[in-house]
Amino acid sequence: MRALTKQLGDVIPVPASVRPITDATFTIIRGTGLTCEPEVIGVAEFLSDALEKATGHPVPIGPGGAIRLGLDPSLAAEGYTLEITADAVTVRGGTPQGLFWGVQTLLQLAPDLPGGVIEDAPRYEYRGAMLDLARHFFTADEVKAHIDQLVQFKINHLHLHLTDDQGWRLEIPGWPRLTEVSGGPGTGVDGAGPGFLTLDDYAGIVAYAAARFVTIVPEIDMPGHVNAAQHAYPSLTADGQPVPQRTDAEVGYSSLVAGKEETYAFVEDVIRTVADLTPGPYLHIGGDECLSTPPGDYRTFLSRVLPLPGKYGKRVIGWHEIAAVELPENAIVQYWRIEAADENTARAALDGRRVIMAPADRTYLDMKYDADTRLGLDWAGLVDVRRSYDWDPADRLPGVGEEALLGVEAPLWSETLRSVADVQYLTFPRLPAIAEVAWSPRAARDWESFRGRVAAFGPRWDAAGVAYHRAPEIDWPR
Ligand code: TNX
Repeated sequence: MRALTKQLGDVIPVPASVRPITDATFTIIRGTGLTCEPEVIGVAEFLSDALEKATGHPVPIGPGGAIRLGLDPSLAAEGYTLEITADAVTVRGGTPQGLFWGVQTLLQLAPDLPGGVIEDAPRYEYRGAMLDLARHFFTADEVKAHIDQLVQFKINHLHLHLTDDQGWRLEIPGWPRLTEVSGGPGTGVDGAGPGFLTLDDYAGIVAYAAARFVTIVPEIDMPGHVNAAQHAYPSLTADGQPVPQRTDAEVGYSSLVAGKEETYAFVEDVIRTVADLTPGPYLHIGGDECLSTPPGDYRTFLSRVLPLPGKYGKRVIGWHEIAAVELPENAIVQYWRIEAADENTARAALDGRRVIMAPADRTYLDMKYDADTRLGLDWAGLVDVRRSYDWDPADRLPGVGEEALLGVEAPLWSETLRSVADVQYLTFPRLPAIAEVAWSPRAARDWESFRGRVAAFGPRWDAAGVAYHRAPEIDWPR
């Protein structure tokens, strides 16, 4: 059995540099205090709350505390240093965000912090998770609780898939039927995932995420995946005739109509609204699986729609199908398929577009772990923990190397999900694996080491009531 004593490097994602001092340990006890520079009081409050929850006693903020938080502008923005001696723990970040990631490292090691120095910074600036609220809705409180789980692994973007054939999950002023009808009872796969985010709910998620240094990336999927919109507004169909609600998991049958002005009035209204509601830099317009959109119409549609996020101050992201058309200069392409190569994505990269790597055979959290997994799909194959860990984003697609990569994302589609426990089961422990791929230097990663480190989260997830998968390839402590 694995030793339960923590080593300084027992952290996920594994830090860039770890220098232990073997004879020193700092133990957080009743009376340990926290001192911070005034600019980082928010991070100090977060840490004080988290330590109180973890240890059962208050860790007050005030002068003379043995845990010290501050900034060091010589570090990378998301970088941090953590220095542990027998008498003090000092965390410094390049920015408050970097400090926040240092605090996550501290929390993973607490309450008995092994002595030494960690110097750390991320490999990629975009480290994402995606949650599909369209096939099954999750409430604002459920999304917030999910964010709390994600930030422990230094995930800094949460992509919300807000619209699809089965449901429309974000209130849009002026288009009330989108959510009244397509966010109402009976929506979602099998009719089992009703609900929608009000403007207040969405603002609440955005603020909650921002307080944890997470950027929300909203997706409005188009021109395909729009049955819910067309069901609510028949003026968006080709002949203006109503279409029935759909709760099956078919894809590719619906499309906005490229040759109709109503389409663009709707799309621009929605994009402007979502841009106004979203402080983050990105707006995702989908663009995937448009199997019923003729290629010419797809081009016409996208050539009008791709510039719209930019018009409203956002940088456009689309699934890699958008790389078939000419892209705005700052557009981002999200690769999701399982092919060994993709010409269009490679050409976009060559032309200077950035790529988010999310190949389904490595990063899709909705794939089954093994043939017996009760939840999930298997069209991209089975994805056990090792498959989600043992790959490299810079080797995944010819022509899409390190410089082209903005980062990595782990999408969770919700066709088979019915509860938060289902989300957790598919997310953990694969999300920590992908978080390490996205954060840690390639040379620092090692499957055997990860396998050991992830085991230590079992008891923590048990204590927190997180319904993780006890993957057989991990020696979970009993
Ligand atoms: C493909 S990935 C889709 C989604 C499905 C998912 C299920 C992508 C851009 N589109 O519509 O939910 O597979 O794994």
